[in-house]
Amino acid sequence: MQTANRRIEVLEGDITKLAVDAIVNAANNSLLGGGGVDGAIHRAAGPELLAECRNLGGCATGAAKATRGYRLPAPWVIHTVGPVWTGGARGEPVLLASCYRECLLLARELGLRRIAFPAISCGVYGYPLELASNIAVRELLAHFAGETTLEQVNLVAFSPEVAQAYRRALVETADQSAG
Ligand code: AR6
Repeated sequence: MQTANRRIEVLEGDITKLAVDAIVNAANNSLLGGGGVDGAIHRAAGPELLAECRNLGGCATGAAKATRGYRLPAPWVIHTVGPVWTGGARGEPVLLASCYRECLLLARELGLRRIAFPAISCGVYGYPLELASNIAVRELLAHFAGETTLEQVNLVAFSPEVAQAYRRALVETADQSAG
C-alpha cells in the first residue's frame, strides 16, 4: 500500500499541458466534445481529435476508449464517460469506479507508464467531490495491487478544493492500511 500510495501524485493545473503518456478526458456519450476539461482537451489537441472521435461510435457511461493526442504533449487521450450525479441511488458509484478501472486497463493494454486523470464527473455532472476522490484513490490502489505497466498516476486538480479532496482521500487510505 505504501508503495502504491507513492505512485499517486496530486497535481494542480491544466491537464492539457502534461507530457505524460495519456491524459484522461471526462467526456460525454457522444465523444464529440463539450465544455469543461473535454472542451479544453479538444481545443489543445486540434481538429484531428474530433475527426478520430467521430469514428468511435460514442462511448457508454463507465466505459473508456483511446485515441491519439495529436497536438497535445501527451501522445494518447483516454476518453471516459462519468455518471451524472442524481443522488447516488442510480448506480453512480459503480459507474464512476468503472471509469477509473477501464481507463487503467486500457493504459495497461497500451503499455503506458504515466497517466493523468481529471476529476471525472466532478464538474458539470455534479458528483460530490469527497465521494468521487475516495473512489478514484480506491481504484488506483486496487490497480497497483495487480500487474501493471503504470509507474505513476497523476490526479489533476483544477482548483485547490479538488486538490485538497484528493490529498485527504490519500491520507485516509494510507491511515487505513497502516492501521
Ligand atoms: N485540466 C484539468 N481539470 C479540468 C480542466 C483542465 N483543463 N478543465 C476543467 N477541469 P467537467 P464532468 C476540471 O465538467 O463533470 C463536458 O461538457 C473541472 O474543474 O469537465 O465529468 C463533457 O462533454 C472538474 O473538477 O466534467 C460532458 O458533457 C473536472 O475537470 C460533461 O462536461 C471535471 O469537470 C462531463 O462532466
